[in-house]
Amino acid sequence: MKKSILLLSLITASLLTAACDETGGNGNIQIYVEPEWTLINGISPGDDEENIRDGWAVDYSDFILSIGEVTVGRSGEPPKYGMAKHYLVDLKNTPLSGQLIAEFTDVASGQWDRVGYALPAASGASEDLGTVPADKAAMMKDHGLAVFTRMTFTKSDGQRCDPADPARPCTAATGLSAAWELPFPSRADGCGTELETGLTVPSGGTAAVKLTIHADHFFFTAFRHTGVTRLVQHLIDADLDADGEITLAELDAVPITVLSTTIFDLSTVPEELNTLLDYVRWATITLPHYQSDGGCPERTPL
Ligand SMILES: [Ca+2]
Repeated sequence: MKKSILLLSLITASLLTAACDETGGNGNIQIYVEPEWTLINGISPGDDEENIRDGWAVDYSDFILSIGEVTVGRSGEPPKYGMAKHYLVDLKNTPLSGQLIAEFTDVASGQWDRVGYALPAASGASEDLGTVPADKAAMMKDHGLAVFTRMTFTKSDGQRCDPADPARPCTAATGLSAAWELPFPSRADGCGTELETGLTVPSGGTAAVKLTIHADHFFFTAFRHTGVTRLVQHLIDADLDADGEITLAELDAVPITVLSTTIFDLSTVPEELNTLLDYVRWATITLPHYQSDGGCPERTPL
């Protein structure tokens, strides 16, 4: 009798342990890529935090992304799970619910606190995820791009003020565009939200998380989470030949010193920073996010 009570209590204890300890079983992981809403809707001028503050409206007509090398693991260990492929994604035509990019099954339940992914340089090995326009896919691969975006900027009383002339003469400029081939591959690690670092696999269930690509960092006055303003005018001014198209070559010809350090916090750019193109390069490296507004604080240029 005594023995059976002991056995019963052991069984009860182990059942309780199984119920409370999430490491007791296995589950699955699904990882999706999704566009941030700004990429789909554009960004309106206005005074709200997410608006463009200097009156310009931004619309994205194209946004093709190279993404891959998704890893999941635990701190202090090499990544346990990896998806090594490189994909091309037409984010402008991806639903806000996202596209599945990686799936891991039979994963030990519990927290996996290391999630990361890359925006690799596209190459002949890149595969389309969903439908990608053939000409854009070829351009991404041929030019080794991490991102291609085409944006339009409009403002009914807009002006372009020449940054190369100390007198900064201004002329009317109400609609401009920028087709940027961004060959700036990078890796983002340590992805998490305010509530959770990485993800938690439920026993017998599936953890579904989203790799969220932000599109508004090109306009940030600083690369941090708070006290950031979104501005466009300095990019408009960089249309040096005033043909209505803001090119990367023009950005590279504009010294970073045109940015007022009372408005822009250049100390948040940790790398070489000489021209506006360097600023756009760093913005590209900070596009990868996690679970909408969550971040991936460890940024590595590739
Ligand atoms: Ca131009």
